[in-house]
Amino acid sequence: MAVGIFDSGLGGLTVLSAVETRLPEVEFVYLADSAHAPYGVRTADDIFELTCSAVQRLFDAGCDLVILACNTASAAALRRMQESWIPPGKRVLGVFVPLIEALTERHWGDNSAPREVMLKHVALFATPATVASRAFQRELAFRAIGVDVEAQACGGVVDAIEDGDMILAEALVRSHVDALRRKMPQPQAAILGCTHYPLMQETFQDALGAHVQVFSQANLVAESLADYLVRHPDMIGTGARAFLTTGDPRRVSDRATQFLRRPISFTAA
Ligand code: DGN
Repeated sequence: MAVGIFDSGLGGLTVLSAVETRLPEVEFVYLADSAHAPYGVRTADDIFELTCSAVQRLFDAGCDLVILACNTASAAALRRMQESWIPPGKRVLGVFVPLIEALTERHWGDNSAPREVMLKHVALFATPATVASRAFQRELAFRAIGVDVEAQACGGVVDAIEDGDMILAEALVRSHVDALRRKMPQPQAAILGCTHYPLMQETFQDALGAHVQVFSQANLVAESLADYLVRHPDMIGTGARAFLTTGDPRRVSDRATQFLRRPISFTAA
């Protein structure tokens, strides 16, 4: 049985890379909804409809477990999907919970009451839709008390990375960090809440300073999935991979190959 990994575009490949390094024997089907990316500027209803239809495509491809590698989809659609849409026997997981478990030093699936934590001043960098959803703060409040979260919507960064314009991406990251600092001068931790930001991690760290603990989700999601699979060993397979896109497979394959710096071949979803 394969694990589905969904993203609006190519950013989720950062998550896929981390999970395939951690779990080489698991089969994955990656779906990029390239025809409708980016999600970060869409309405919550729109993101919900698009995410449900992409996840259905992964269920149809034989995936009983789907990871929403896209923060924007996790923020705007996951809770609504879990409440009203996911059919019996299927599971959909997002990318916020592994991050929040790491930030609050909890073990996987620890659902005990919210408690005081060490890191009390936290900066969140994410897309405008993720920031507007306040999903991160909502999920954090289930697990921690007394944490001050200051969110910065990082307009333009995803587009600059997708265009391969890393000079612009770096300048935008630095200006978003400056804007955050005007609201929260001394964050203790920073959450990179977007699939694309691991590619800019050094710039975030440099702009924030070495004393700020930067949490990037790809490795945390991989660890969390490894924990999950210990409980579901039937999902361990042959390590096969498939890459689907709603966009033009040739164009998406070219861009994915540049993005991950290794050959990746997409087919039509
Ligand atoms: N994958 C999205 C995210 O993690 O928020 C970023 C790309 C987008 O659709 N804006």
